[in-house]
Amino acid sequence: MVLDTQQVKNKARDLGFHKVGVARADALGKDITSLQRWLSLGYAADMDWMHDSRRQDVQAVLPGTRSVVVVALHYNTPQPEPEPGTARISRYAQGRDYHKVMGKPLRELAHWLDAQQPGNRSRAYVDTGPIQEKAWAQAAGLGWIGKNACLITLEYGSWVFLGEVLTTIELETDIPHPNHCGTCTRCLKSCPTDAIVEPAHIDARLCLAYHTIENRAETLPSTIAHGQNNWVVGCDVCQSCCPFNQRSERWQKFTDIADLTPRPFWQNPQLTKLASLDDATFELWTRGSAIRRVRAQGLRRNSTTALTSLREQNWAE
Ligand code: B12
Ligand code: SF4
Ligand code: SF4
Repeated sequence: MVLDTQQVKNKARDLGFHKVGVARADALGKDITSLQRWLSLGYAADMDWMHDSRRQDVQAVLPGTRSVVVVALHYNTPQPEPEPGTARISRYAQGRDYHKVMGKPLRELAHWLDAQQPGNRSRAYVDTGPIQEKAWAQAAGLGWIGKNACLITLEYGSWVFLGEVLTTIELETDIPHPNHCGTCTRCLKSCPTDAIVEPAHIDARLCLAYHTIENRAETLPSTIAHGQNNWVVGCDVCQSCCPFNQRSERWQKFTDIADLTPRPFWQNPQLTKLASLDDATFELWTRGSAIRRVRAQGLRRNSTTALTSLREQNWAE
C-alpha cells in the first residue's frame, strides 16, 4: 500500500497539531554550513550539546530516513498587562511543558506510520534530539525562519512549538516556505541586548533567553542585567514586536490546547516573591512545567538581578 501524504496530514491534525508538512530527508544541504559557522563563532555559548555532529545529518539520527514530517502547535494565550514589580515569564513556559504536551501525540503519529507499512521505522522528537527543527519546518513548508531566528507561520506568527517524526517511508513532500520578512528590521532594533548579531542568527552569549534559562553561573553578566527588564524565564521581545505576531494578536488567535493555558501563579508573579521562592514551592509550581529547567536557584538569581536593576534605575531617575 502506498501511503498518501494527505492521510499523514489528516492523522496529525486529528492528533491536535495545527500545522503539518513533509520534507525530503536530503532537503537541508546548505543549512548545515550556517550551523557550522554559528558553532565556530561561539554563538552556542556553553550549550555543548549543540556540537553533536548528528545535528548535521539526519541519517545519523535514524539511518534510512526518507522523509521528515514536521508539526507545529500554536501556543499563544492572552497576556495581561504587566504590573509594576512583576516578573516577566515567556509565553512558551506559562502552561504545561510543551515537550510533554507534544511528545505523546507525536509518538502516536510515529506508531501509526509504522503500522501503515510493515518494516518501516519512525521516530518522534520535540526538542529531544539533535535535529534542526526550524530549518526542517521551513523545508516542510510550515513557515520561514525570520530575522528574529524564530520559525514564523502566516496563521499563528511565531507562537508555535515544533516537533517532527523521522520516517523511512517515502512521502510526497511540500514546497519550502518563502521568507516574508522583507525590509522589516523591527526585531533587530528591539532586542534589548543586541543578541541578533545578524539576521536569523542569535549569539546566545548575549541573549536573555539563554541567560535566564540555560546559564548555570551564580550571577548574570552586567550587560544582560541591564537589558533584563524583568524577564526571569526566557524573553519574548523579538517576537512580540513582530508584525506577524501582532496581526495574530489583533485577530485574537489563541491556542485551543487546554494544557497550554497559563498557570495562574506564572502570569505576572511578583519579583520579590520569586526572589525568595523556596525549593519546595518551586517544585510544586513547576510540576509538569518547562520552568523546571531554570531550577529554583536560577529563578531566584534571575529575580534578584531584575530587582537590583529596577532599584538602580529608580535611584537614577
Ligand atoms: C539552541 C536553542 C535556543 C538557543 C539559541 C536560539 C537560536 N535561535 O538558535 C536559545 C537558548 C537562545 C533559545 C532561545 C529561544 N528558544 Co530555543 N531552541 C534552541 C534549539 C534547541 C536549537 C536551535 C538551533 O539549532 N540553533 C542554532 C542555529 C544556527 O540554528 P537555526 O537557528 O535553526 O539556524 C538555521 C537557520 O538559520 C538556517 N539558515 C541560516 N541562514 C539561512 C538562509 C536560508 C535561506 C535558509 C532556508 C536557512 C538558513 O541554517 C541554520 C542551521 O541549520 C531549538 C530546538 C531544536 N532542536 O531545533 C529550540 C527552539 C528553536 N527554541 C524555541 C523557542 C520557543 C525559544 C524561545 C522563543 C524561548 C523564549 N521565549 O525565551 C527563544 C527565542 C530566541 C530567538 N530569537 O531565537 C522553539 C522555537 C519555535 C519557533 N517558532 O521558532 C524551538 C524550535 C523549540 C521547539 N521545539 O519548539 N533557543
Ligand atoms: S529572546 Fe530577547 S534577548 Fe534573545 S534575541 Fe530575542 S529579544 Fe534579544
Ligand atoms: S520583526 Fe520583522 S524582520 Fe523580525 S522576524 Fe518579524 S517580520 Fe521578520
